[in-house]
Amino acid sequence: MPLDRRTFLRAGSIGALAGGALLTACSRPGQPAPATITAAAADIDLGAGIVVSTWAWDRQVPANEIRLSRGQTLNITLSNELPEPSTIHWHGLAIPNDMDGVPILTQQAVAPGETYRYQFVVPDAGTYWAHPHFGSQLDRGLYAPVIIEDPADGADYDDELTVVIDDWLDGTGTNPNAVFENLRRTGMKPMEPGGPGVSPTMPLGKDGGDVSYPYFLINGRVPTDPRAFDYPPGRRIRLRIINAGGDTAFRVGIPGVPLLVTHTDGFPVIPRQTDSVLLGMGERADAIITLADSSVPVVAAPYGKDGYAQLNLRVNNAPTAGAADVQRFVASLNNQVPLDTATLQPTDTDTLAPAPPSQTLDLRLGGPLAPYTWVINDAVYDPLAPGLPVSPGQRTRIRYINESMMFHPMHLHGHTFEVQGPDGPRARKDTVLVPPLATVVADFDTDNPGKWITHCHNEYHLEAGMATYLQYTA
Ligand SMILES: [Cu+2]
Repeated sequence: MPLDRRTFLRAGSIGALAGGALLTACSRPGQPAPATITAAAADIDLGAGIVVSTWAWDRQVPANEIRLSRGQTLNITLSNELPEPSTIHWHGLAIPNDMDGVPILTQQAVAPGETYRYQFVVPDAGTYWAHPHFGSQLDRGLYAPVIIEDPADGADYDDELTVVIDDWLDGTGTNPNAVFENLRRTGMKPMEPGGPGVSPTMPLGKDGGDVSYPYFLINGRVPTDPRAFDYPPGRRIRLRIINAGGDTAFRVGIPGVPLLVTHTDGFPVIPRQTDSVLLGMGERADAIITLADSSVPVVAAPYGKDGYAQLNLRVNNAPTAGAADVQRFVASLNNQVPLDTATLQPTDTDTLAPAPPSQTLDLRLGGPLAPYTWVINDAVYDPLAPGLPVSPGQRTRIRYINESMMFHPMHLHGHTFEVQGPDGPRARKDTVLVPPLATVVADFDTDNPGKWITHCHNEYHLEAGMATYLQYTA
């Protein structure tokens, strides 16, 4: 398999370049090889001597990057060696409903010992990811970046690097199932006195989440033993940043290096420069950075929580900032006004054709109710109940109306919506942060028939009921 420099760099973009074995992760342009993803228990080294027993795909966290060109056919068989059923959801991709990986709604969950073949054309270029849609599996180690290339990619950068951020607790004396059971027993937090506490530097309010995590990871490593990548000075790098967390939004920045954000949730935006970007669970941002002649860390600060995640970009083999400097940078990140990707403007070619909505769904987000349930329109998710009926071929509006004191990253399957700002259309997205007591308006066309779940991407809110689904036929 001949590798040009570009392909080689791409192949190494997730794991250590020295590993070599990751080269199998690359798919040759024009020849996407059929592959199997095996979901199984695995012992994973998070660095610094920390080895956790978790569930992972192909015994790696993150799993091998899946990389195709737009219009190619993804063909991957899930082999489930877990002790419970599982699926794969292809987050952000507008694909046929029966490939969407939602148990009961779109397929029967894949039983232990069984396999299921996912095969579909990848419709849009961009940064996506894959994860299960069963129980609390999203907060284990089961996830992979899905990168869909466009022929025009690469004109404005030299290299690219996928940056997957995660909050981690599995195998540290607890696991997501135990955490959820504990929330059911004790998760009713006292109301915050004085309201949610939203401010420019705290745009999601004071409540950062329901779960405490001992570790925060970038590309599967703790910050005391981060992954490092070597670059020459002046290199322009497209970072493809994915928040794979279960209960944590992250502020992402690099000391002294501005981020030029070019895409969110796969789709292009009018580029905007920022010192830090805020990503809810499930959201992605692509940002181009230009390295100077010194090494720098990529830092992800968990919103409203202590700690941080780190990855190092090494230039001229110079040492990266020490822990005290990184911690000072984390403190400065936490006091900044971060960029919310929903405020970005779409490029001309990526706006929806202007049209008033012909149908509107109001989704009121509420909770927590005893015993730790989160609801939409006063109900917990029931995949066997009828879905919200919508008509095909219509401009459709969802209003996510947050009546709770906590933020929710709301995700719609099978479509990319256009966030509506007070002054007109904003970015195309599939996951959007809805701050406490705020309303976010999202328009899309019903052009992909099926049963499509929309849910909070907080793993524990989803499991506690915060989902509903739309339903239409062609
Ligand atoms: Cu939520």
